[in-house]
Amino acid sequence: MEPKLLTLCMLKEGNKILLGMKKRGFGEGWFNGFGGKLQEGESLEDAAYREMHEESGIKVLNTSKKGILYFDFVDDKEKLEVHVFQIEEYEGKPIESEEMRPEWFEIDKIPFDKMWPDDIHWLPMFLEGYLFKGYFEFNDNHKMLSHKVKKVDSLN
Ligand code: 6OG
Repeated sequence: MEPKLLTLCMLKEGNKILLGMKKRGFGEGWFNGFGGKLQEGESLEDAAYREMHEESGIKVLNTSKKGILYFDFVDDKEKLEVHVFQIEEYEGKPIESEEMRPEWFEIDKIPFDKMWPDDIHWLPMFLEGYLFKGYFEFNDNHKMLSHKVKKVDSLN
């Protein structure tokens, strides 16, 4: 089955990172970046800008792609391909939406215990400025069964 394409936007500023507490749906109760599925006819960048704005109120002006995360949910055979963008320029201030409650965290106080279990394997690479690809297997209970992350020279 073809993987579903999704985006994940990360906003880092100085020694802080903006995360959102997901209030409903997939990943509810966990902090994450901002993003979601592509809509019909949308590019990855379009979807990243739209989701960031819908979920956090932030208007994105410029991004760069930093990583791709491949998730295999082995029980129901669903596959996700999540493209991770760094927000380079933006306007506005984070505001709470129906889906997310944004909060700034110091880099050394990232709440990994309240995040998807893959994050601890790739977010440090992101924060150090590397390009990366990650491969993860999960079961239906959101338990991570395997993980592999590597730094890459290019995302193509
Ligand atoms: P909606 O389906 O609610 O968007 N996402 C994940 N993020 C992390 N860190 N780990 C995962 O492990 C993830 N699976 C999905 C992609 C879901 C948002 O959550 C991200 C999207 O930004 C399995 O529209």
